[in-house]
Amino acid sequence: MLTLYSFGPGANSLKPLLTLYEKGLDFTSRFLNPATFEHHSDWFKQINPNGQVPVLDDDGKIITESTVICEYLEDEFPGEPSLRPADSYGRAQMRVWTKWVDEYFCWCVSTIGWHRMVGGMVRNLGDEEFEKMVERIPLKEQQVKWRRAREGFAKEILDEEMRKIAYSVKKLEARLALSPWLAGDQYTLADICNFAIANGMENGFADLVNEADTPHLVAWIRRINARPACRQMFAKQPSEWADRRRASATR
Ligand SMILES: N[C@@H](CCC(=O)N[C@@H](CS)C(=O)NCC(=O)O)C(=O)O
Repeated sequence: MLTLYSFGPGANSLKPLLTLYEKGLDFTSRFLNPATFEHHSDWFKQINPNGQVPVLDDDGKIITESTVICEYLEDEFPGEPSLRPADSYGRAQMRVWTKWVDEYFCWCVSTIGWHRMVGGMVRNLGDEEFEKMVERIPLKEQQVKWRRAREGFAKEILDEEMRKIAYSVKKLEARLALSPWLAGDQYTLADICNFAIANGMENGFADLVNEADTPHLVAWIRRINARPACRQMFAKQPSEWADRRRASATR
């Protein structure tokens, strides 16, 4: 039996969620509530000592790291649709794009997301309550990030992350002007993993991602949203996710 622990269909959690829907697999979905720091609770840290989602439990085998989970699902369930090219060169192209999203694209978008949303979640906590919350975070670097989000990130950091986002958007647009999908003619994990970060940028980063400046990127985002698996995934999201998506769409 498969169980996926996630925050719902956004960011790193979206990657394995969409892969599961694309593969049409039966699984139990366990949504954790980030607003109550459920991912830092003892029961969840026994599953993932890093206190982060997503996590896949396959009959007691625990797999962490969003992109690794996607590859695991493709390895275990290689049937249709295949989400990885059959040839080595195609796979290499796919992995260049999944590596890039994990090491570069995800981080700049994430910092701006933390600045806009996560900071607000903890700014109204008193110092003592905040410190208690931080103590439960297992990764030191995540503790630093929560503190920075509460204090407000320095302007130089935000400017640099915005520069990286603008670069990322141009890079995706240039690639998608050449082929329908990131690794070529086939829809693969490269598309799923980058879509996890790019979806919603038409709202959150409208000056960078829009029909006039990035027509191919916008068409790709819409093409993935129109896939039956993607529609099904969003239809199954918990109601608090729907509220959050509506709120970010109006930001
Ligand atoms: N490298 C990990 C990163 C996981 C990650 O950053 N998860 C975020 C949600 S997108 C999380 O759990 N954040 C909560 C926290 O760190 O406190 C992966 O790709 O799975």
